[in-house]
Amino acid sequence: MNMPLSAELIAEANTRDLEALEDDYASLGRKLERAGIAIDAIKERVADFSLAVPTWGAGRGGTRFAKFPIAGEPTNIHEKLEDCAVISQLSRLTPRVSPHFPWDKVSDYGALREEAASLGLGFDAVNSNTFQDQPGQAKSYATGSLSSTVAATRQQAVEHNVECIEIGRQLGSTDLTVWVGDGTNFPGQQDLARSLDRYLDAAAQVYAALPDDWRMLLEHKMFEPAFYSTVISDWGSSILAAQELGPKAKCLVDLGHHAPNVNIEQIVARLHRFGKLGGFHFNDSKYGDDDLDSGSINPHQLFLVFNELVEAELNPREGFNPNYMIDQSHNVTDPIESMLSSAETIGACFAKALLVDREALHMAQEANDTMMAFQALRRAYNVDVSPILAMARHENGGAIDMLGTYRESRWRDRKAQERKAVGLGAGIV
Ligand code: AOS
Ligand code: ZN
Ligand code: ZN
Repeated sequence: MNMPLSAELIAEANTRDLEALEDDYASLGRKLERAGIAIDAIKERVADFSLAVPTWGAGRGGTRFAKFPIAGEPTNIHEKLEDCAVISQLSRLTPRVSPHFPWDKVSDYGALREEAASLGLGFDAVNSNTFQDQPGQAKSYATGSLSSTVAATRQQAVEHNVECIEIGRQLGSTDLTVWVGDGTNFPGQQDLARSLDRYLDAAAQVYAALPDDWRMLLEHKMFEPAFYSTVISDWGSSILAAQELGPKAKCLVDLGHHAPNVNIEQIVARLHRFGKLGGFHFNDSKYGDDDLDSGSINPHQLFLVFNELVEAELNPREGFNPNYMIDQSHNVTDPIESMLSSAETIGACFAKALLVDREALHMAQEANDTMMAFQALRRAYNVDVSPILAMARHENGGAIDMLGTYRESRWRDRKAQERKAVGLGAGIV
């Protein structure tokens, strides 16, 4: 293995932080023990938990209007993999990378897979891109892709998705995530029913190309780039499309793709109830698809989502195997730091959800004891689980103080000397 940061640097930093961590861990262990919870069991679950980081999140995404690159930012898939490996090495929570095509296109995917493996990384869901035109492309996606009124454009979009599956096979992926920017800005612009018909017909052609052990994850979004209608606008459209396509089609929930205040945890429970919960794009938002760091605005919502996930795991219905991915756009922070911080928050929400006294919760629910049901969640949410996460990381070779160790490594400064500068591109990804 060819890990990007020196193991000695991490070990030295951990030596400084270990005594305090052991103290905090023991103290939390005693507190949890009084509630009948074995802290080591929670730590083991956290150690087994993992999520993917997006290759596009390794760079500075920008605001909707501009991009302000930082020195040392990655400019190609190889450099992005290196940065993802730093996140994984420090956090021990993100062993997989979700690539995007054609952004991450290379000539030899076998070699790319080996390169990732040498950095301790595997590939997660492949993401297709029919929301922007590429140089030399025959047909434009200006008026849609899988749902376009132009048959040749739909065909091109199908072929691109099939190509993504083929690339994904070579990379060892088993999921294709499909988000289309298709939709309308004006009433009457397109027939709302017929555009969905066209989407379903084209998506079925992509579905037909899925290998047996693959899934197609449909990502819904109610706005942007179309602000009047989108073709897969919400979880309702998404589950209907997934049901029509077949058992390998599932729904992916990007937390930022809903109207403000929508009850996302309930959507998660619903999708699971019908065996259609495929995965997540974790991020946070105040207004729309802001792609802010996970839990930075509403960590409680993230906890409630994980509470549903823990319930779902205990009641697997038609299987339970959601794909966990981060989808963020960092425009004022170092992307590595943001993803470290998000991974920590996501892991913490999972750990808190594991702490919920399920028996007490279910009994209170059955007895309609609202306050005690609420308190069962609140007690778990109030626990500071950071010693559990830090101990799990430390025992797996990660850093107790991720951000401190990262800064001490001077990774970004060193990369600024080696990597070519990023151009002033467009905004958010
Ligand atoms: C777009 O809003 C979606 O979140 C997609 O997941 C998109 O493919 C991703 O943000 C990369 O651009
Ligand atoms: Zn997304
Ligand atoms: Zn999004």
